[in-house]
This record gives sequence, structure tokens and C-alpha cells, in this order.
Amino acid sequence: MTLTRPADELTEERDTLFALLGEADEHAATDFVIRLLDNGVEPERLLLELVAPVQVRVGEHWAANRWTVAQEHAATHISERVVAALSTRTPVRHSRGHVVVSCMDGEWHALSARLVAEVLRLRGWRTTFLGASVPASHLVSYLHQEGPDVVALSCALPVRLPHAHRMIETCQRTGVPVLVGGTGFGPGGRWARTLGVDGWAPGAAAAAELLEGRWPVGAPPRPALDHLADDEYPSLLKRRDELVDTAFAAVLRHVPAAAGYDERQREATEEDLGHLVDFLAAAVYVEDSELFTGFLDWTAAILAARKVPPSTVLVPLRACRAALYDFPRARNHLEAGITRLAVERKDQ
Ligand code: B12
Repeated sequence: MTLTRPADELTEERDTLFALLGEADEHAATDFVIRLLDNGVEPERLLLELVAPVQVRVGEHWAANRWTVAQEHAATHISERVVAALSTRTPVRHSRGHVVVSCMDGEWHALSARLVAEVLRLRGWRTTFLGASVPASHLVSYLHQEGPDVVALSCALPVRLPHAHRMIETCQRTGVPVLVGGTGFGPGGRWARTLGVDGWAPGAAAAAELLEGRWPVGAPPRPALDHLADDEYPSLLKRRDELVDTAFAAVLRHVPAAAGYDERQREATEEDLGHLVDFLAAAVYVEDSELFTGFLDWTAAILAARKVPPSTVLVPLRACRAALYDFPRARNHLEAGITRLAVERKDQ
């Protein structure tokens, strides 16, 4: 097979790979990508213009309820195999320093970090990939032991930012500069700056360019977290279970369908409400309502695809607002969320 189209945008190849992932055909998918490599497509393009966007499409299909969780898991597993196959076929001599690439504690989106590690390797860095959910203490002993030039940390979910902050600080104390990335740091990496990292990059290629330039630029900026002095964040964490119970009781009272939930549905609802409180806490941590309203936009889309009216979420939001009468910052974020959902409801 040869790529004869002038634009060579890999559009058709993305459709083919997506179809093979949908069929969970590991060997066909791997063979397909390796053939593209053999036909001269650069490995970095295969990672960033083929595997990465196809994974995003996998996420869209799951979110839209067109693919099951099992299909998504199978597809991601195959993408990991494809990345591994590309890696073994593209040896590179190290000409630059050592980068340790790791997921934050509690972060399971390892493929994103792996793509970053692979691109840096292809650009001549010696990379060590530590994988998903690395506890801070283990990462730090590794940094002491290995003394890398950079630690690159990935975070896909903004709800993990309070953990990310602790991890960033712990790494910085070892004297190793911290580069971060992933969708968890928000649009334009806004929360990376709040947490005082040495650097943020929107993607793997940008990360390579940043490290190839003047890096690190100087002492990392001080984290913009003075608001944490009011103790609202730890107090909110202490009330997590109580808030979930309060919100769940409100759902049972005001959402007629909830009365007929079976055990599994009740557990799933409690889990979702826990997620809601965790996102609220993360918004309180970085003091930005966008973190919470972004989560609600995402929730609304997920619910709509599953034929649940997004306005249902107004019930737990109002219950939390009533319970958190003495938490001014959390209440502001809840207000912003209620306004956002109420506007969406009018738009429907
Ligand atoms: C595969 C997948 C999973 C797999 C991950 C397995 C694995 N081995 O990686 C599993 C099943 C574990 C999973 C779990 C969950 N997931 Co998930 N997942 C995905 C999916 C479909 C693909 C992720 C991926 O590989 N993306 C491709 C890469 C290329 O994109 P990327 O992450 O943006 O990475 C690029 C840049 O961001 C950047 N970058 C990333 N890291 C770093 C690091 C550095 C240092 C730098 C510089 C740059 C950088 O460079 C990358 C390449 O250019 C995404 C959909 C999506 N849009 O990404 C959802 C997605 C991220 N998941 C989502 C969710 C909700 C979850 C769960 C909460 C689901 C649940 N209810 O359990 C859990 C949370 C688990 C956890 N605590 O981490 C949501 C997040 C929504 C939100 N509001 O935050 C998404 C967007 C799905 C969706 N459409 O709704 N997930």
C-alpha cells in the first residue's frame, strides 16, 4: 500500500483504523499501522495524526452512547499495542537528556502520557515511561535515584488537580523541573499556571519543542492559590459523604424515575453524585467556576445521549447549594453551574 493522495492527511487511514478498533481486531490494526510506517509515513505522524485522533473519536463514540465501555477498553488496549509495535520498530539513538514521563496519582489515562513519551523518544530524548497512577512517594524516590533532567506529568481529569498540585510540589522539591500536560489542566493550560509548574504544553510535539528551547525558563512561578487560606477546600472534603447523601435524598424526592431505581442504578447515581462533589471541590481548589461548569457541560451531554434530561442535575446542585450556606466560594461555583444548566434547559 502506498500513500498517493497529495495532502496525505491520513483521513482515510483514521477511518480504517477506527473501524479496526471497532472490530477489536488487534492484529489487523497493528499490521495496518506498521504497513504505513514501512511505506514511509513518519512514526511521529502515525502517533499524533492517526492513533491520537482515533482515540479521541473512540471517546466521542463512548460519550454519545454509540460504543459500550467494553468496546472502548478493547480499542484502547489495541491502540497501546499499536504504539508499542511502532516503538520497537523505530529505534533512536539518545542525543538529548533524560525525561521521566508519568501519570499523576489516580490518573489512569496512560495512553496519553505514553504518546508523549514516544514522541520525545523519537526526538532523541532518553525517556522512561512509568505508566498510570504513580503514587507521589514512589515517583519521588525514583527521581532521587535516577536524577532525570525533566519529569513530565500527565493529567486527563481536572478533578485530579488537588492531587496533581501535591505531586508537582513534591517533584519540584527534588530539584527536577516539572513539565505538565493533558486535558485536566484546562483550556490553554490555565490551571497548570495556577499550580505553579515549570512548564505546560498542549501536546506531545509542543512538549518536544519546549524542551528543545530554553528550558526551564527560570524559577517556577508561585502557585496562585492564596484563596486556600480560607480552609473551604478541606472543610468541603470532610463533608463529601454527607453532601452525597443530601444530594441523593433530593434526587429520590424530586426525580420521579429515581424511586424505581434498582441496586445497581442507585450505586451508579451515588457514584455520579460523588463525582459532582469532587469536581466542585476541585473548582474550589483552583477557584475557577469554569472547572465546575465544564464538568456540567460534559455531564449534560452524557445524560442527553442516554435520554436523561440534563436539567435533572439541577436537583443535586440546589440541594448542595442549600447545604453549603456557609461556603461562599463553593456556593458561587454552584450558582454558576445552576445558571449554566438553566440556560441550557431554555435553549432546548
Ligand atoms: C481511553 C480512555 C480511558 C481509559 C484509559 C486507558 C489508558 N490506558 O489510557 C480508561 C478506561 C482507564 C478511562 C477511564 C476514565 N475516563 Co476516560 N477516556 C479515554 C479516552 C477515550 C481516550 C484517552 C486518550 O488516549 N486520548 C488520546 C490522547 C492523545 O489525547 P490527550 O489525552 O488529550 O493527550 C494529548 C494532550 O492532551 C497532551 N498530553 C497528555 N498528557 C500530557 C502530558 C504532558 C507532560 C504533556 C506535555 C502533554 C500531554 O499530549 C497528548 C498527545 O498530543 C478519552 C477521550 C479523549 N477525548 O481523549 C476519555 C476521557 C478522557 N475519559 C473520561 C472519563 C470521564 C473517564 C472516567 C471518569 C470514566 C468513569 N466514569 O470511570 C475514568 C477516569 C479514570 C481515572 N481516574 O483516570 C472523559 C473525561 C471528561 C471530563 N469531563 O473530564 C473523556 C474525555 C471521555 C469523554 N468523551 O467523555 N478512560
